[in-house]
Amino acid sequence: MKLIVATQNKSKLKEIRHILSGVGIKIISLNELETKFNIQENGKTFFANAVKKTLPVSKIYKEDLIVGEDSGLVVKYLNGRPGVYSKRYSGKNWTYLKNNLKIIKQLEGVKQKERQAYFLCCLVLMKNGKLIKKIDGRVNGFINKEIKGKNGFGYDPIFCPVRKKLSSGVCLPKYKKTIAQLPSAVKNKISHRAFAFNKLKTHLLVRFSD
Ligand code: ITT
Repeated sequence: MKLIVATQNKSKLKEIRHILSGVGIKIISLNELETKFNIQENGKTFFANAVKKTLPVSKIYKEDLIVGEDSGLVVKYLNGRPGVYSKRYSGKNWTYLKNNLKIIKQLEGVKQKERQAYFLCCLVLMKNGKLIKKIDGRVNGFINKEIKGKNGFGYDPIFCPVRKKLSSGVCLPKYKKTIAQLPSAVKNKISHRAFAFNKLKTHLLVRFSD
Protein backbone atom coordinates (compact mmCIF):
# COMPACT_ATOMS: atom_id res chain seq x y z
CA MET A 1 0.00 0.00 0.00
CA LYS A 2 1.15 3.51 -0.86
CA LEU A 3 0.14 6.95 0.29
CA ILE A 4 -0.78 9.04 -2.75
CA VAL A 5 -0.75 12.79 -2.18
CA ALA A 6 -3.40 14.29 -4.48
CA THR A 7 -1.44 17.40 -5.38
CA GLN A 8 0.38 18.84 -8.37
CA ASN A 9 2.13 21.44 -6.26
CA LYS A 10 5.79 20.41 -5.86
CA SER A 11 6.46 22.80 -2.96
CA LYS A 12 3.55 21.34 -1.02
CA LEU A 13 4.69 17.81 -1.74
CA LYS A 14 8.19 18.58 -0.49
CA GLU A 15 6.78 19.94 2.78
CA ILE A 16 4.42 16.97 3.19
CA ARG A 17 7.23 14.45 2.58
CA HIS A 18 9.37 16.24 5.17
CA ILE A 19 6.59 16.27 7.79
CA LEU A 20 5.60 12.63 7.19
CA SER A 21 9.17 11.32 7.14
CA GLY A 22 9.53 8.26 9.35
CA VAL A 23 6.00 6.97 8.80
CA GLY A 24 7.31 4.06 6.77
CA ILE A 25 4.81 4.25 3.90
CA LYS A 26 5.87 4.99 0.33
CA ILE A 27 4.68 8.50 -0.59
CA ILE A 28 4.02 9.47 -4.19
CA SER A 29 2.08 12.30 -5.86
CA LEU A 30 -0.29 12.68 -8.83
CA ASN A 31 2.68 13.45 -11.09
CA GLU A 32 3.93 9.87 -10.64
CA LEU A 33 0.63 8.15 -11.52
CA GLU A 34 -0.28 6.71 -14.92
CA THR A 35 -3.83 8.05 -14.75
CA LYS A 36 -4.04 11.82 -15.14
CA PHE A 37 -6.71 13.76 -13.25
CA ASN A 38 -8.32 17.00 -14.35
CA ILE A 39 -9.47 18.53 -11.10
CA GLN A 40 -11.77 21.58 -11.01
CA GLU A 41 -11.22 23.39 -7.73
CA ASN A 42 -14.54 25.22 -7.77
CA GLY A 43 -15.90 24.29 -4.33
CA LYS A 44 -17.17 26.93 -1.91
CA THR A 45 -15.19 25.59 1.04
CA PHE A 46 -11.67 24.26 1.62
CA PHE A 47 -13.24 20.92 2.58
CA ALA A 48 -15.27 20.68 -0.66
CA ASN A 49 -12.11 21.33 -2.71
CA ALA A 50 -10.06 18.85 -0.70
CA VAL A 51 -12.70 16.18 -1.46
CA LYS A 52 -12.76 17.16 -5.17
CA LYS A 53 -9.00 16.57 -5.35
CA THR A 54 -8.97 13.31 -3.40
CA LEU A 55 -12.15 11.37 -4.22
CA PRO A 56 -11.52 10.66 -7.94
CA VAL A 57 -8.04 9.33 -7.15
CA SER A 58 -9.31 7.09 -4.35
CA LYS A 59 -11.98 5.61 -6.64
CA ILE A 60 -9.32 4.44 -9.09
CA TYR A 61 -6.39 3.60 -6.81
CA LYS A 62 -8.62 1.56 -4.47
CA GLU A 63 -5.86 -0.28 -2.62
CA ASP A 64 -3.97 2.88 -1.67
CA LEU A 65 -4.47 5.59 0.89
CA ILE A 66 -5.08 8.98 -0.71
CA VAL A 67 -4.53 12.27 1.05
CA GLY A 68 -5.47 15.61 -0.46
CA GLU A 69 -5.62 19.07 0.96
CA ASP A 70 -6.90 22.47 0.04
CA SER A 71 -5.24 25.42 1.65
CA GLY A 72 -5.24 29.17 1.45
CA LEU A 73 -4.94 32.53 3.12
CA VAL A 74 -7.84 34.11 5.02
CA VAL A 75 -7.56 37.87 5.62
CA LYS A 76 -9.92 39.41 8.20
CA TYR A 77 -9.90 42.92 6.69
CA LEU A 78 -10.88 41.41 3.29
CA ASN A 79 -13.84 39.53 4.84
CA GLY A 80 -12.05 36.21 4.54
CA ARG A 81 -10.67 36.66 1.03
CA PRO A 82 -8.76 35.30 -0.80
CA GLY A 83 -9.82 32.07 1.01
CA VAL A 84 -10.76 29.37 -1.51
CA TYR A 85 -9.77 31.81 -4.27
CA SER A 86 -6.17 32.01 -3.01
CA LYS A 87 -4.55 30.40 -6.02
CA ARG A 88 -5.96 32.65 -8.74
CA TYR A 89 -6.57 35.76 -6.66
CA SER A 90 -4.98 38.11 -9.23
CA GLY A 91 -6.90 36.60 -12.15
CA LYS A 92 -6.41 34.23 -15.04
CA ASN A 93 -2.73 35.13 -15.52
CA TRP A 94 -1.97 34.87 -11.81
CA THR A 95 1.48 34.52 -10.36
CA TYR A 96 2.47 34.29 -6.70
CA LEU A 97 4.01 37.78 -7.03
CA LYS A 98 0.84 39.32 -8.52
CA ASN A 99 -1.29 37.70 -5.79
CA ASN A 100 0.98 39.09 -3.08
CA LEU A 101 1.04 42.58 -4.60
CA LYS A 102 -2.76 42.62 -4.84
CA ILE A 103 -3.12 41.92 -1.11
CA ILE A 104 -0.45 44.45 -0.15
CA LYS A 105 -2.34 47.05 -2.21
CA GLN A 106 -5.73 46.14 -0.75
CA LEU A 107 -4.29 46.62 2.74
CA GLU A 108 -2.44 49.86 1.97
CA GLY A 109 -2.74 52.23 4.95
CA VAL A 110 -4.43 49.59 7.10
CA LYS A 111 -3.13 49.59 10.71
CA GLN A 112 -1.17 46.68 12.15
CA LYS A 113 -3.98 45.48 14.43
CA GLU A 114 -6.35 45.18 11.48
CA ARG A 115 -3.97 43.13 9.37
CA GLN A 116 -4.76 39.78 11.01
CA ALA A 117 -4.84 36.74 8.80
CA TYR A 118 -4.44 33.00 8.95
CA PHE A 119 -3.47 30.13 6.71
CA LEU A 120 -5.77 27.14 6.72
CA CYS A 121 -5.09 23.63 5.50
CA CYS A 122 -8.02 21.25 5.21
CA LEU A 123 -6.81 17.70 4.73
CA VAL A 124 -8.85 14.61 3.89
CA LEU A 125 -7.70 11.01 3.99
CA MET A 126 -9.64 8.57 1.81
CA LYS A 127 -9.59 4.93 0.80
CA ASN A 128 -11.70 3.28 -1.89
CA GLY A 129 -13.98 6.32 -2.20
CA LYS A 130 -14.61 6.61 1.55
CA LEU A 131 -13.60 9.42 3.88
CA ILE A 132 -11.42 8.11 6.71
CA LYS A 133 -10.32 11.38 8.30
CA LYS A 134 -10.71 15.14 7.98
CA ILE A 135 -8.14 17.34 9.71
CA ASP A 136 -7.79 21.13 9.78
CA GLY A 137 -4.53 22.94 10.51
CA ARG A 138 -4.22 26.68 11.08
CA VAL A 139 -1.50 29.24 11.71
CA ASN A 140 -2.38 32.77 12.80
CA GLY A 141 -0.47 35.87 11.86
CA PHE A 142 -0.70 39.16 10.02
CA ILE A 143 -0.04 40.58 6.57
CA ASN A 144 3.30 42.35 6.30
CA LYS A 145 3.48 45.78 4.65
CA GLU A 146 5.98 44.56 2.07
CA ILE A 147 7.15 41.41 0.35
CA LYS A 148 10.09 39.81 2.18
CA GLY A 149 12.05 36.59 1.90
CA LYS A 150 12.71 33.93 -0.70
CA ASN A 151 11.78 30.64 0.97
CA GLY A 152 8.50 28.74 0.67
CA PHE A 153 5.87 29.58 -1.92
CA GLY A 154 2.56 31.39 -2.44
CA TYR A 155 1.80 34.00 0.20
CA ASP A 156 4.77 33.09 2.44
CA PRO A 157 6.62 36.38 1.58
CA ILE A 158 3.78 38.55 2.98
CA PHE A 159 2.65 36.49 5.98
CA CYS A 160 4.20 36.93 9.44
CA PRO A 161 3.21 34.22 11.91
CA VAL A 162 2.46 35.50 15.42
CA ARG A 163 5.24 34.96 17.87
CA LYS A 164 4.60 32.20 20.37
CA LYS A 165 6.34 29.35 22.06
CA LEU A 166 5.06 26.07 20.71
CA SER A 167 4.71 22.79 22.55
CA SER A 168 7.37 21.41 20.19
CA GLY A 169 9.82 23.79 21.88
CA VAL A 170 10.18 25.94 18.77
CA CYS A 171 9.95 29.65 19.40
CA LEU A 172 9.14 31.97 16.54
CA PRO A 173 11.72 34.74 16.03
CA LYS A 174 11.71 37.76 18.30
CA TYR A 175 11.58 40.20 15.42
CA LYS A 176 8.74 39.87 12.97
CA LYS A 177 9.63 37.85 9.94
CA THR A 178 7.62 36.53 7.06
CA ILE A 179 7.45 32.77 6.60
CA ALA A 180 9.60 33.23 3.49
CA GLN A 181 12.38 34.62 5.73
CA LEU A 182 12.34 31.55 7.97
CA PRO A 183 14.24 28.33 7.23
CA SER A 184 12.03 25.64 5.72
CA ALA A 185 12.64 23.44 8.78
CA VAL A 186 10.91 26.11 10.90
CA LYS A 187 7.98 26.46 8.47
CA ASN A 188 7.56 22.71 8.62
CA LYS A 189 7.08 22.92 12.39
CA ILE A 190 4.74 25.89 12.63
CA SER A 191 2.67 25.98 9.44
CA HIS A 192 -1.01 25.15 8.90
CA ARG A 193 0.20 22.17 6.84
CA ALA A 194 2.56 21.06 9.64
CA PHE A 195 -0.30 21.01 12.16
CA ALA A 196 -2.62 19.02 9.89
CA PHE A 197 -0.02 16.55 8.61
CA ASN A 198 1.50 15.96 12.05
CA LYS A 199 -1.96 14.87 13.24
CA LEU A 200 -2.18 12.63 10.17
CA LYS A 201 1.26 11.25 10.99
CA THR A 202 0.10 10.23 14.47
CA HIS A 203 -2.97 8.57 12.94
CA LEU A 204 -0.88 6.66 10.40
CA LEU A 205 1.67 5.56 13.00
CA VAL A 206 -1.06 4.24 15.32
CA ARG A 207 -2.95 2.53 12.51
CA PHE A 208 -0.08 0.97 10.66
CA SER A 209 2.45 0.12 13.34
CA ASP A 210 2.66 -3.58 14.10
P1 ITT B 1 -2.94 21.42 -5.43
O1 ITT B 1 -4.37 21.86 -5.54
O2 ITT B 1 -2.46 20.65 -6.64
O3 ITT B 1 -2.65 20.72 -4.14
P2 ITT B 1 -2.43 24.27 -5.41
O4 ITT B 1 -1.19 25.07 -5.58
O5 ITT B 1 -3.54 24.45 -6.41
O6 ITT B 1 -2.00 22.71 -5.39
P3 ITT B 1 -4.21 25.05 -3.25
O7 ITT B 1 -5.30 25.23 -4.22
O8 ITT B 1 -4.49 24.23 -2.03
O9 ITT B 1 -2.91 24.43 -3.95
O10 ITT B 1 -3.60 26.40 -2.71
C1 ITT B 1 -4.11 27.65 -3.01
C2 ITT B 1 -3.10 28.70 -2.82
O11 ITT B 1 -2.96 29.00 -1.42
C3 ITT B 1 -1.69 28.42 -3.31
O12 ITT B 1 -1.59 28.63 -4.70
C4 ITT B 1 -0.90 29.43 -2.50
O13 ITT B 1 -0.95 30.70 -3.10
C5 ITT B 1 -1.67 29.50 -1.18
N1 ITT B 1 -1.02 28.65 -0.18
C6 ITT B 1 -1.38 27.42 0.24
N2 ITT B 1 -0.52 26.93 1.14
C7 ITT B 1 0.43 27.88 1.30
C8 ITT B 1 1.61 27.99 2.07
O14 ITT B 1 2.03 27.00 2.84
N3 ITT B 1 2.31 29.10 1.98
C9 ITT B 1 1.93 30.11 1.19
N4 ITT B 1 0.86 30.10 0.41
C10 ITT B 1 0.10 28.99 0.46
